[in-house]
Amino acid sequence: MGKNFSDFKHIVVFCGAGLSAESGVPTYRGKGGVWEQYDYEEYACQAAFDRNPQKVWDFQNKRRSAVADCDPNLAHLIIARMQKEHPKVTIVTQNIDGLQTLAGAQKVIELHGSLWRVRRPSTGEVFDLREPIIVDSPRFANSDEWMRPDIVWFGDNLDNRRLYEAVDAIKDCDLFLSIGTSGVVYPAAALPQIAMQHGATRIEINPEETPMSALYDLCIRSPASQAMQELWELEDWTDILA
Ligand code: BV8
Repeated sequence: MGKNFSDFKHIVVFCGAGLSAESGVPTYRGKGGVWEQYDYEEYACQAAFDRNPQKVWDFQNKRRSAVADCDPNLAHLIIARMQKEHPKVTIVTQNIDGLQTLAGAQKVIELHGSLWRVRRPSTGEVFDLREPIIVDSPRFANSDEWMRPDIVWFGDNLDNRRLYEAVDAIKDCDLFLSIGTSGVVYPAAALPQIAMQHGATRIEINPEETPMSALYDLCIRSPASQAMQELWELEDWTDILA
């Protein structure tokens, strides 16, 4: 019988905003994208936060309330089921929406942080803040210190621990499955290269071609849910990987 998910020792699932598109979460680039409507230099970077934290929080609150109304889609659910049923699945996401965790994933490496966490700049402490969804007074109690969204903005360094954990997993994996990323934001965009250097089978799921498409053995030009369902149900991948 030909190869399918169960024949790989270690699967890395690498996720971008396109994975959550079918849940109703806007992507960043392309039609209706977040960066089409908002200039990140005004709303989503450290300089903007230092300049006008309330304006940044107005943007954050808008996204939190929009995402709070979104549910995990079939692709999220299949990925969570894969992680439960397969001995070794590492989920590396650029998404900050938390939908993969809501779908039941046991562990998710969130390279770019989370809409649902805040940081205390003076101490570096990180707090879960899923409720209240709208954070009306985003300052810490008994202080005028602003809560800083625990999100990796442009110009922020990624959390090295998370990045190295992701890189180590990719170096070890034999299947690298990329879902819904435009492959333009570094250092995450360089991860497929590492998978290639370490000999993993590489599959890209994206309705559109990306600057990284040439790095993949197989490009599935379908939406995430349809592609994940087809892959999940396909007994023998020999032909699609030929
Ligand atoms: C860093 C925060 C070291 C979350 C984001 C100049 C100054 C400073 C830095 C740089 C610089 N020049 C370059 C850099 C590095 C910069 C970078 O890469 N810039 C690019 C744009 C050139 N990177 C950084 O700054 C990173 N930090 O490098 O630190 C450093 C420090 C100082 C100076 C130099 C270096 C930090 C990067 C994190 C940025 N944070 N947002 C928020 O506020 O919301 S950006 C944003 O892009 C999100 O984080 C997102 O995760 C990330 C990647 O986007 P995607 O997930 O791929 O989403 P996108 O919309 O782009 O694509 C969606 C795809 O889905 C499309 O291809 C579409 O076809 C597909 N799709 C659509 N529907 C479906 C689908 N696929 C499947 N199914 C569907 N149904």
